[in-house]
Amino acid sequence: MQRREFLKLSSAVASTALLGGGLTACSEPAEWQKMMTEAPAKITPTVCNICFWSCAAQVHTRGSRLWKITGNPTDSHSEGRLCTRGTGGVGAYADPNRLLKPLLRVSKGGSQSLEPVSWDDALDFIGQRMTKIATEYGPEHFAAMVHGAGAQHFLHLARAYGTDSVAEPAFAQCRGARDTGYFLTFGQGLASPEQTDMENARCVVLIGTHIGENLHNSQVRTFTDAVRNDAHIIVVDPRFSVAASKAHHWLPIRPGTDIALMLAWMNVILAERRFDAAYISTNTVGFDELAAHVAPFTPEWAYGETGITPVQIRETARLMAMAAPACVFHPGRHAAWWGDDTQRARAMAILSGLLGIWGQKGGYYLPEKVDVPSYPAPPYPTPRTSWRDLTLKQFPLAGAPVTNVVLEHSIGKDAFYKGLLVYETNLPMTIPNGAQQLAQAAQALDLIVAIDVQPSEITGFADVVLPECSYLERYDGLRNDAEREPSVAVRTPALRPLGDSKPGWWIAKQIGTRLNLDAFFPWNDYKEVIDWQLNQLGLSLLELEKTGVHYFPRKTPVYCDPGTIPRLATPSGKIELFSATLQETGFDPLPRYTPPKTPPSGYYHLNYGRAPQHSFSRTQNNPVLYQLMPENVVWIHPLVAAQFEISNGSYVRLLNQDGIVSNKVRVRVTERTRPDSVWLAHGFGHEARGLVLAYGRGANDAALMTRILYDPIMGSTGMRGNFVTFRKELAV
Ligand SMILES: Nc1nc2c(c(=O)[nH]1)N[C@H]1C(S)=C(S)[C@@H](COP(=O)(O)OP(=O)(O)OC[C@H]3O[C@@H](n4cnc5c(=O)[nH]c(N)nc54)[C@H](O)[C@@H]3O)O[C@H]1N2
Ligand SMILES: Nc1nc2c(c(=O)[nH]1)N[C@H]1C(S)=C(S)[C@@H](COP(=O)(O)OP(=O)(O)OC[C@H]3O[C@@H](n4cnc5c(=O)[nH]c(N)nc54)[C@H](O)[C@@H]3O)O[C@H]1N2
Ligand code: SF4
Ligand SMILES: [Mo]
Repeated sequence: MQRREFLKLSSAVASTALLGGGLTACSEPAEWQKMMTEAPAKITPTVCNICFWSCAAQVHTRGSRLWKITGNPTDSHSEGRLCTRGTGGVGAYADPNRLLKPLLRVSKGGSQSLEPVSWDDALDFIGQRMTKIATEYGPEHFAAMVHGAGAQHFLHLARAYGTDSVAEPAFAQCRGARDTGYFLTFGQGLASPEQTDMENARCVVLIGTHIGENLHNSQVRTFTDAVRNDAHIIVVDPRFSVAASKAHHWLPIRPGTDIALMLAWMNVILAERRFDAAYISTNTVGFDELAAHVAPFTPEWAYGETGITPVQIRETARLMAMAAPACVFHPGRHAAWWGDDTQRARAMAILSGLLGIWGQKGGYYLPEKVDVPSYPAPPYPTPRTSWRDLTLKQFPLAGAPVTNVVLEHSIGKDAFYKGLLVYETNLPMTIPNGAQQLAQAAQALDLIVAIDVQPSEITGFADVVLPECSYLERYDGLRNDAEREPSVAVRTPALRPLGDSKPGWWIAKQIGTRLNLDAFFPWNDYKEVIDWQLNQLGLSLLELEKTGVHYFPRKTPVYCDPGTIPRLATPSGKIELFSATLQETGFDPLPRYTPPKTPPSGYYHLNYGRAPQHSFSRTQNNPVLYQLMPENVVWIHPLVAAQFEISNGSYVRLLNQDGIVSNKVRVRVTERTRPDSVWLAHGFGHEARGLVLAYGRGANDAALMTRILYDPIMGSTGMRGNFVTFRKELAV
């Protein structure tokens, strides 16, 4: 028997029996009427957790019932309005498949199952296994994979226990390559919210970045401002995205060839001397090397690679240069594409440097953060082995722990890691090949803990599943992002946790107690931590609970003086067009273009991204958002559909280059995708049976990503190198 079988949790185990009538009551008019008359409305501040834009919101309850969630009118992330998904947050509370009891893996008569247990039993089990790992191997042999606002509770627990291996998919599956490329060029990564001054821009360049489908709230608004201001919008995307439909220039690039296009843009800007020579000589290093490097990459050369005509390349390069410095290169966010991702980000950063947009109005503004002090606690022990010791051997410039490296080192009896705690990340659908790697890791690890709100795929790999209450039922750490107007926002409970679910802070503290780490949790309720922090800022929790958001005056200007930049944190203190750091670590100091593999005959690039109605793999079972989009569809170009005799609205299965077959998925025949690519929204095709609505609906892009294009510089898992063809006969 396998040490751990992957369990497709049934919903009965997880929760449903416990749910009474206290949920949102809008399904029937009579119930709704009762709710509206039963009790007066109460508003409680929160921070949305449906994605990481972290909009401040207001939860409207009546008595014990959840009525609606709206944007906090004073908040700069939401600007008073939530996106579809944030409004649908009511479904995160009302989902009948929520986890409401701790579960423990038991083996009976040769089969395994996850059975409800008490919190004490679940926590004692974790405490014993973590103590054993610390004693037998050392605490650094334990890793955590975390995401979201609650991640900080488990980062704190892990550091107190003695490990710094705490990895987030936000790095290697999301923005890590982008931030590494910008760090190498400007000495810092980009912020969230991204500091793109689109509302003041004269030109906006989007490489991929599908704003409008990528529904980051205020970002959609500032993009709309740019459109309304008649700024030149240049969208580089093989697909006619929503953003492309608003653009003056849509460049339907051959997938994977963006570096060729950007080298040609640099070529035009340099050949036509469309840059500020004084700015370049004062603020950058490596200009001569760059000029020599890009000289051969003419628009005529790039045409052959990208399919974008020399006329279009020259015209768009000139528009950018004329608008500079009010020209935003949006850095994108999901950057794990083709394996040359840090270099693609470098190309964007170099163009931004050449156009002098750093710190300039209409370019990148300078974000600022509130200096929120940490609650007093003892210093963390220093781990004997750091995540860096394992990771930097493989990926020399990884600036943060890499989820996929942690997984790799969790496989086999001699693996470095002996235990894993997973909080708010659904690794089987998040890391390409994650499901296979987890299945292997599960054979040897001494402990796997999953902390989740619903029986997602990850819970099927765990020994212990801990039910967190939803974000509407808990406090979390203050939202404190680097942004235009520094602010803090607070998440507070609007409702009592359903069933036996508990907040993350409580879970972390309870595990801490089992590990004799009480000194690191010298408070009874997380409220005390928030209140103490606010007191240091001259505020109190009581006050912030009234407003939800508080703004602080900026300490430094939002823009630099025209033509100047502050000293940067790069080795030279300037913008590094040429990167000596890359050269010293054996990488290309200037971006080099490598042509992507083209699909074999009859196969198509597997393209993927966001649908406005859903977030990642977390909302498909949300009863409200499910109604808006119950399954994803595969976009196929009419020429391809004709060739395969596939009709609009029919179902197919996708077969990838390694023989992996998807769930059946409905076809949308459309010219909005290039004939060499198909498109899928990410997050569908759930395999966990406990997600009753989402189970088996649509196709899972992650399962088809068996070919991973690792970024050799920082380890991100490029996901775009996969090809698919169609199997009609398997979909009937
Ligand atoms: N509704 C919704 N919004 C979200 C999220 C969500 O889950 N749901 N998630 C948020 C998060 S965390 C992230 S990281 C962002 C991700 O959103 P973005 O950062 O905008 O993601 P990208 O990967 O840049 O954009 C996908 C686009 O890239 C195009 N593309 C594919 N291949 C290529 C190529 O080779 N070259 C070029 N130029 N374009 C290509 C695709 O056609 C698609 O339109 O979305 C955020 N917003
Ligand atoms: N194939 C493929 N893979 C991708 C992407 C893609 O487009 N395609 N996108 C990548 C990007 S950009 C990102 S940012 C990552 C995102 O990856 P993840 O952060 O893993 O996002 P989700 O898939 O939504 O998984 C979140 C998990 O947390 C649970 N959860 C939701 N709310 C809570 C809560 O309040 N508390 C707890 N404890 N759990 C909660 C959900 O039930 C779910 O199991 O995925 C990356 N991976
Ligand atoms: S953009 Fe939408 S889902 Fe994301 S935090 Fe804001 S309201 Fe929530
Ligand atoms: Mo992301």
